[in-house]
Amino acid sequence: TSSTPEERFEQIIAADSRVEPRDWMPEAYRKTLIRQISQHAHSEIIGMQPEGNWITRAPSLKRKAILMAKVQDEAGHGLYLYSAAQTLGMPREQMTQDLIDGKAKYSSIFNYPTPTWADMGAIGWLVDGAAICNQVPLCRASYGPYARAMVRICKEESFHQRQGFEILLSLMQGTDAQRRMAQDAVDRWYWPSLMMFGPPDEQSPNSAQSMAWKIKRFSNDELRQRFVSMLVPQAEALGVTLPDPNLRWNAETGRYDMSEIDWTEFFDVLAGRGPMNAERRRARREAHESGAWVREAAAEYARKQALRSER
Ligand code: FAQ
Repeated sequence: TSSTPEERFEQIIAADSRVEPRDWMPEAYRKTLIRQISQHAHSEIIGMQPEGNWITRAPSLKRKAILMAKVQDEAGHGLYLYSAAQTLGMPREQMTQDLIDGKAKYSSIFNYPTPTWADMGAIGWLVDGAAICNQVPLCRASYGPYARAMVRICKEESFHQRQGFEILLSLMQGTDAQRRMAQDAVDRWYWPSLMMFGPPDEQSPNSAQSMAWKIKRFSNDELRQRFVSMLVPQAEALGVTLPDPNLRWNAETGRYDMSEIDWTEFFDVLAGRGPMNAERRRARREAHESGAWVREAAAEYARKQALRSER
């Protein structure tokens, strides 16, 4: 048939099939995917830091082994996602450089500190919980390599979420001081976790186009609602209070009423003024610089292998 590349692309989207790396795609589609996937990859890599902070201080050998496994999973997710972005023509070195230079965004959530062990519980329960809510629909994203990466990532995130819940549950069954520590961590992570879903729908410039292209399947506010309705019964089971006095089910609207999110805080963190932005970037730069010898050794090894196979 004589259909144009544009028509074939539109057919793939309309039929709910997958766009693959060698298919023609509009430049703006490619660009928005590179933007979202690279930001997502950076989030996983920077997201290793808040928890990495506790590996040497985990309260038992078992907790330490679990936490190390989780942080390693995050590294793996980052690498998958960088590979998915590379299939769109974005060089890995450039993504790394943009992150170190502070030109690339990553999730706002990783710019908050982790002062207590209970933060490991709150991150697993709330941050990984929000990540799952957001990412399960991305398993059906129209770009094949991204959608497929999400399937495995979501399985691992659901283990992460349960381990966080279980840390909080142990603390809530402990002493008064442990219960206070758990509640304090929930109080600090609740609002930032709601901000992970992005700005309100009417201030989300990318949503309409990303939904038309079936990259996003639900709006930021829809996913935020879904997340809150998942949290409410789990908070009850834990015995923690979600820090919003106005949070209640509204039978008329079929949604949870809640207080206004502090969007000034969100936009401040995005602008680099969150409590840990500078520290996160410094640590990433330092890790990159002190890993230079590994990259050199790997390149040299590859060069020798290539020489050997020429002979
Ligand atoms: N932080 O028009 P929209 C994890 C930016 S989970 C920073 O609504 P879009 C797992 C947005 O980029 C975290 N920036 O944008 C883990 C855009 O700026 P731009 C990572 C944000 O793309 C757990 C502008 O605001 N997950 O890592 C945020 O349609 C525990 C306007 O926003 C993902 O990345 C934010 N929270 O929707 C790891 C999921 N929200 O690019 C370690 C994939 C918005 O135009 C430990 N991404 N912005 O300059 C997505 O689903 C989407 O990109 C959204 C934003 C929903 C994040």
